[in-house]
Amino acid sequence: MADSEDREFEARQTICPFCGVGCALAYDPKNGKATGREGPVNARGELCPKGVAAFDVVDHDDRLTKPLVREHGRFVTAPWEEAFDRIEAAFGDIVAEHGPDALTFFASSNCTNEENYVLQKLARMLGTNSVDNCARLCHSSTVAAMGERFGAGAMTNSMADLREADAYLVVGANPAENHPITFQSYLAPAIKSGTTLIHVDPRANATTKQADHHLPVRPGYDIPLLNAMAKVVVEEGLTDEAFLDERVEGYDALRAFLDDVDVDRNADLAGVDADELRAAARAYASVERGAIFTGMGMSQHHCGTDNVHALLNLALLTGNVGKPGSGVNPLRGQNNVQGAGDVGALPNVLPGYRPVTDEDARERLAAEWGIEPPPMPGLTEVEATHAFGDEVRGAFVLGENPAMTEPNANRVREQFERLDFLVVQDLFRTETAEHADVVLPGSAWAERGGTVTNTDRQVQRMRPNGDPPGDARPDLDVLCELGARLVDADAFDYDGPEAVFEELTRVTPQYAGMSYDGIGAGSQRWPFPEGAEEGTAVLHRETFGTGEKRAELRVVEHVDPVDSVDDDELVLTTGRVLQHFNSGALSRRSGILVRLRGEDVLQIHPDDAAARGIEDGDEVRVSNDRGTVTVEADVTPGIRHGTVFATFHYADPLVNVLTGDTLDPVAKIPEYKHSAVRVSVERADESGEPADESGAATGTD
Ligand SMILES: Nc1nc2c(c(=O)[nH]1)N[C@H]1C(S)=C(S)[C@@H](COP(=O)(O)OP(=O)(O)OC[C@H]3O[C@@H](n4cnc5c(=O)[nH]c(N)nc54)[C@H](O)[C@@H]3O)O[C@H]1N2
Ligand SMILES: Nc1nc2c(c(=O)[nH]1)N[C@H]1C(S)=C(S)[C@@H](COP(=O)(O)OP(=O)(O)OC[C@H]3O[C@@H](n4cnc5c(=O)[nH]c(N)nc54)[C@H](O)[C@@H]3O)O[C@H]1N2
Ligand code: SF4
Ligand SMILES: [Mo]
Repeated sequence: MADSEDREFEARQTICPFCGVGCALAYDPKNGKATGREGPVNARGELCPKGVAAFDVVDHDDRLTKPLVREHGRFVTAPWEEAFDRIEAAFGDIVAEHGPDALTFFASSNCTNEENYVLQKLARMLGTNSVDNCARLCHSSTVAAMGERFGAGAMTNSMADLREADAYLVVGANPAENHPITFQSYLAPAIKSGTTLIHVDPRANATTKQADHHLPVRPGYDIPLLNAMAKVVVEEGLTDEAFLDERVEGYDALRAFLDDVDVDRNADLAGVDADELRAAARAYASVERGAIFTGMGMSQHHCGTDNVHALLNLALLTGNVGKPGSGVNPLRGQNNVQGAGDVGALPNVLPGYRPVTDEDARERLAAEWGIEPPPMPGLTEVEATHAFGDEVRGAFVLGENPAMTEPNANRVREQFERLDFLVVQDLFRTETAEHADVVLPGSAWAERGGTVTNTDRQVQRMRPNGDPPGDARPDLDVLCELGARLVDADAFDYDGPEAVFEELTRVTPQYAGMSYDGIGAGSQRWPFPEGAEEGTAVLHRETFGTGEKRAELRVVEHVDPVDSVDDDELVLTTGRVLQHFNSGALSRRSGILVRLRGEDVLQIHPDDAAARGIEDGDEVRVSNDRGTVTVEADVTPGIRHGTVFATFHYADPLVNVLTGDTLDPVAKIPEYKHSAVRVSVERADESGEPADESGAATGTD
């Protein structure tokens, strides 16, 4: 039991634990809840419903308050000393027998820069680069494409200057629900005063409500759509010729490719109206300042990197990079997904995105750490899970619930059972913790200091409002103790998070010169040139992050989805709703974010429903070769014909039993947004038992 009644909290400005917008908030002793603070992002102290509900998690009865260890197959509580002893012994044996690459570390985009930095340092000093975080599952493809062509895998612009745009092109993102304060406080006022909103999404949602143009693209067919838009831009002379001359290369090759693109044919393939597509292309390309937002509808495909490449072409053709109100802007996931990557919780790059293969970079770290990190890239998250029981024997999972959130969940569950030793550090006894040998109770947002980096690259400070419940300890202390035991006591002997931050600013070039004092109650933004007070809001003004004046236009061919779709099948795509957050660990436990109809439902078009005898509110079976779930049908014309949509916020129905685990070849992001499924009414047979013709494994047993 969490004993919040015995704990004392005080109001100190910190950062919302949910999305990457990074709103400031604090515990409010007057009402025992979280309350908004005037921060760099939420200047009026405004919060969305999740921020308002944030304290519900802190004092929830389900909080882990003691370490758990497995005894004869069952969990018993144990003192910290015993939990650490077991980890030290088991990980020690694995390294001795199989080498350090038999261990893998899942860092956390829900945790601070300091915690992620320490965890990747621990992994690398142990001798493996197999450390990753769930940025892998959201924007790894975006980061790969933008990193390669622009030299920085982050928002090119800041929320503040994006108010100046004349048009927003939002592709595969739903900011009204998933980045609510960005939408309400930055985009909506601009839209109200005339900025055009173009929304490319297979279903109409809260963002679409504000849109002037909606292109309900077929899931997985964004490349033909974007190529057709590029064709319209070129054909109708909407390119920025000066920009093409000075800042771009590869125009001839792209133009030659676009010569053969037939707008009508591509629109047809993408499932949208060709005239609407033309109108949308003109709306974006004919204004002075057009800004692109991109999200999971683009990134989470087996061609996610190519999707983003096709999008970057549009920004370059129209000269919409390097000036206020423009650019390509991935709105990032959790409150520190940007920072987790910045500080090196990735298997192929060291802090500051320096490749592990770069000898100079490794030597610089060796000078700081006393041990050089290994030169070979480690395993990405889903690759690691697939290697459990083979190359990988032990795993450490910090603040993540892959048993629910990785694709092909039935396979993931089997893989977790194949590990010799699993440690989970979380606030709750999650679905992943059920496979663990040791579970460590961690600290929630209101119980930690440290820094987090939001979606527009602002580093902000978190401050403890109270202590963790029971014997739970701050995540950073736990990680430092593990480092001391597994690697070297001196290397993990820090006097609090500020000392870790000082070290990471020395090895992460983007953060060089930042300090706790400098951040204060505000923020410091990367890149942070020497002598600057605030950092750089608009990237790529004179040169790209690559150091080059020019960025490349690229020919991008359509790639067919992995799942072929039979005539009687529909395409399942998945995503989020306003009131819930990812695995639901936090949002499902909030009394404020109540379980509402419209969330754990399957959106299905009236024609598709009628063809299957499905009525609104019916229980339906959704199945494919990977698994089956039962869920309530929400019959709505908001979703395009042939497509169904469900969230992944619940352990039951566990929608990820249906998703496939084919990975994008570059970024290794899984295909969450296109799965072929059969949908039928769940009918009771004569015995009263649900009929099961397929015999497929269900997600909930
Ligand atoms: N309320 C809430 N906010 C959140 C989260 C949450 O769980 N709940 N999670 C946070 C995290 S970790 C992340 S990464 C961000 C993600 O934020 P978003 O990128 O907005 O996430 P999604 O809802 O997964 O997907 C966005 C849209 O893509 C559409 N889509 C599906 N398939 C396709 C396709 O093939 N093409 C196109 N163009 N669109 C498609 C979906 O219908 C959906 O509306 O949100 C963050 N904020
Ligand atoms: N079908 C489908 N699946 C998806 C997606 C999709 O769009 N569709 N999106 C993917 C994306 S983008 C993401 S980011 C992942 C998210 O997947 P996850 O990262 O697994 O989900 P979260 O709910 O963000 O967080 C996981 C855990 O972190 C714990 N936690 C939160 N704060 C703290 C803390 O401060 N300390 C500690 N120790 N633990 C903490 C929570 O209790 C929770 O159990 O899901 C992916 N899965
Ligand atoms: S917009 Fe994001 S950061 Fe702001 S209150 Fe909502 S969930 Fe928290
Ligand atoms: Mo995410």
